[in-house]
Amino acid sequence: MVKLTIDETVMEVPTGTTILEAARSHGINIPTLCYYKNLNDIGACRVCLVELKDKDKLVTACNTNVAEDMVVYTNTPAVREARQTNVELILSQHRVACTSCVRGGNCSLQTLSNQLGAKEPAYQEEWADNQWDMTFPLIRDNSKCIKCMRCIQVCDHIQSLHVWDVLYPGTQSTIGVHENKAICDSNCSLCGQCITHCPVGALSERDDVGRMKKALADPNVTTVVQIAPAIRTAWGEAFGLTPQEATVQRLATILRHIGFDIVFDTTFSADLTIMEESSEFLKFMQHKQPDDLPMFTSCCPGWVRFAKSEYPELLDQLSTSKSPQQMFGAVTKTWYADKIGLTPKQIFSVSIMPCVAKKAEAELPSMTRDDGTPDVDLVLTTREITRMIKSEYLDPKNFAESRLDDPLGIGSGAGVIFGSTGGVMEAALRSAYYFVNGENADADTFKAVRGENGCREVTTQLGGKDVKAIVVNGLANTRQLIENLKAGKVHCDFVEVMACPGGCVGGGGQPIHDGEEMAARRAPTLYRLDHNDQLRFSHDNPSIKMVYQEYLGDPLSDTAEHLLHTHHVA
Ligand code: HC0
Ligand code: SF4
Repeated sequence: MVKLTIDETVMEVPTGTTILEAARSHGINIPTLCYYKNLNDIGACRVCLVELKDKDKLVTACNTNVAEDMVVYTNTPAVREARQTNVELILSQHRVACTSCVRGGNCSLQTLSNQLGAKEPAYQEEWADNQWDMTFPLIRDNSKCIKCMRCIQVCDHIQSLHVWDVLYPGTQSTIGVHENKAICDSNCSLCGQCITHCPVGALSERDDVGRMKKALADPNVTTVVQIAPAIRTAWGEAFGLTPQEATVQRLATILRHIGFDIVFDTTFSADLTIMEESSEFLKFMQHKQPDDLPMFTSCCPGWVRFAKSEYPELLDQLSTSKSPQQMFGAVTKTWYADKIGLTPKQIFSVSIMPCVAKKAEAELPSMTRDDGTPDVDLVLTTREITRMIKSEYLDPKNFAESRLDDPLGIGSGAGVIFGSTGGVMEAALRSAYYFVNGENADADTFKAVRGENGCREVTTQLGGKDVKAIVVNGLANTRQLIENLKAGKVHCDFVEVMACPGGCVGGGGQPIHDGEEMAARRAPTLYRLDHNDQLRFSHDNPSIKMVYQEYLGDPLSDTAEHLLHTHHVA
């Protein structure tokens, strides 16, 4: 342990603790900008400067370790002046356009500038027009970049993808796509983690709100919206709602008020995915040898993009079942369209997702129907729907809850937990058990796959055979698992992969709370909803039974294969 004094507070902290951690552990706040816990402590912004007694210098608190008898001052005139100067320097290289910036009101640079009383820069760098491909679902605006390196760190260390790099030396230096490639030629998985880890507005999703508003104003189309499982954990955050208040039923009322015609739930098609995917898995297990590679889930498009760019040889191992988003669109434009007497072209199918990669998934040529219309016409992130609600001047607290529409508004608890890492596997095992045994196990039988670790496993008996399932989240963890599988160091039968740490609850399209990882705080909402649900098995969902009875026949039938399955090509 090390004894030191920070602002008159005497404290003892473990050796190796930084001044920043020591101060925060005792309620002393030191401002930061580029720092991100466990990810980035390069001290580039020099906002966390503090003064050391008897040393004629200021040091960065985020990467200076404590020392015995150290005396630290965090708020002297010299410290305040230096922080203000450093922020003003950053502002001179940052295109200050807060009023129209996507992060206006939720920007760490804006907050710090106000707190420190930073003056508007006398000189501002000039920027050429942004050359970025604005059709790509992820947008970079380097005139806003403050070179904090967080995007590089999260992409390198959490996702192992190295999409971002420092380009050009010295004063010309900037951050861009590795080897200065066009972003569409890079191996970007579109997980969006660089966006949620950016302290300013340099990274964002493509803004599709304008297209959405146009569709809502078009009298010739019926807008059908699906709400993803993880949205119910996060949509209320920007409005100060508790998870208990921010229900999907309250969101449904607001969406109808905005003008959406029919409001459905992706948990319906999560159940449908389970019907197809667990049947596919049981078929796979009939032929699998102990040393064969496992079957992988394919509902996370960030993971599918990663598999295509990093491990194309594994693509045949991926489930052919489309993701719930895509199954939803496919069923909406066929069975449901028929039911309400519309043609697919008269339906504008929208999904609200916590995800940036879902925008690209919806645009895949393989997700287009025979008549040339896409299963899903538009994907909005949680942040985009938040912006839409705000632009309508609505206060969600003033809206009551209302039921989602029938029949695609009914989902089980198994569908709800999809939004957390491990949820897809748990839901699949619940149904696979039923398909093999003809009766339900206790719904919590497979709960060993829950949790926050990067990789977890459960072994269970199905049809007299041991089945080993592994759940992994984060692409660096996924790479490690795949290398171990390929080297024969790990054997298993079924793998669930979610690209984002914690799964979709921590998705790249979710609300941003700078410096905080939110997945572990959001996931309990999903498990609470599942626990309290009367319906906890996908195969028990009455709407699922109806769609098979009226339209699909059985799981893996020819109709189901045509409508609900795909092939993954690099
Ligand atoms: Fe997810 Fe999904 S669970 S990927 O995170 O499978 O985006 O929430 O909608 O499609 O259901 C995202 C979330 C979904 C899909 C579902 C799956
Ligand atoms: Fe999208 Fe969820 Fe996959 Fe992240 S984990 S890329 S939010 S589907």
